[in-house]
Amino acid sequence: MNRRQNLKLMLGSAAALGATAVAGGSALAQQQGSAAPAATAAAPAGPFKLPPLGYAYEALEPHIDTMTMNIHHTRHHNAFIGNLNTLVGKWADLGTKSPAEIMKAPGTIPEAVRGPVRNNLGGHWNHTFFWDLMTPGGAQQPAGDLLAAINGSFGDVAKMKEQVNAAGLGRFGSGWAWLVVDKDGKLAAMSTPNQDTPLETGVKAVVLGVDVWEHAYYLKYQNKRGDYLNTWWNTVNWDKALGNMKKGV
Ligand code: MN3
Repeated sequence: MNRRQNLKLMLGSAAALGATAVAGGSALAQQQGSAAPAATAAAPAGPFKLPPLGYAYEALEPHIDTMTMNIHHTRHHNAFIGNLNTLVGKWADLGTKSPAEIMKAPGTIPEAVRGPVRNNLGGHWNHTFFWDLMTPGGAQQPAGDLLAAINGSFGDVAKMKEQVNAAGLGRFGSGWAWLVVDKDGKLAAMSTPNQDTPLETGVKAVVLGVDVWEHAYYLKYQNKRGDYLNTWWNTVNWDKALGNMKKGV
């Protein structure tokens, strides 16, 4: 291939990518008021839908960058949605039971689909929880019953954050760090691997959680998971966290 042919091929590819970006990204970009990159192809249709964020992709800047939010939502989370809609064809209950109900007792998932259902339904539940917890607004510090519970279980807010961060830093590979109300009714920091949720451990409530998969932070923070975790606290909506504690699972 000569240089001119090569250049033509490259320009053709760029044009094709541009066309895809316009077609695939327009609805979400309009909805989010964001000019960030496009979603990949639409997920297979079915009962599972990608829940919209309650804010724009750029809303959590500078703590979480726009492109990370866009890719994380439109590609990573959307991939779970597509896989779940495919899995409904193999296990009909998946389309009718609530995700939390299923994830509290993953042993009830038929063995033939248990692995993929756990991964994809867990991923859907975890990410939906994560998007809802973060906000550019809301209370900036824990208050009321949640502050009292944090002080009672950890001593103070800083010590609670240290323990959640340590759970996230100590998670080898991919997973999540959580603040939960444990079986004894105390607040506790914990971690789950992969897309496992805390629900199956018998917790009474999931108060907050942070994604520590590299895709959640690598574009901005690269290998510095600790920097991401420290900064992430600026995105927490403490009103929502208090609501999560009161609501339970
Ligand atoms: Mn993720």
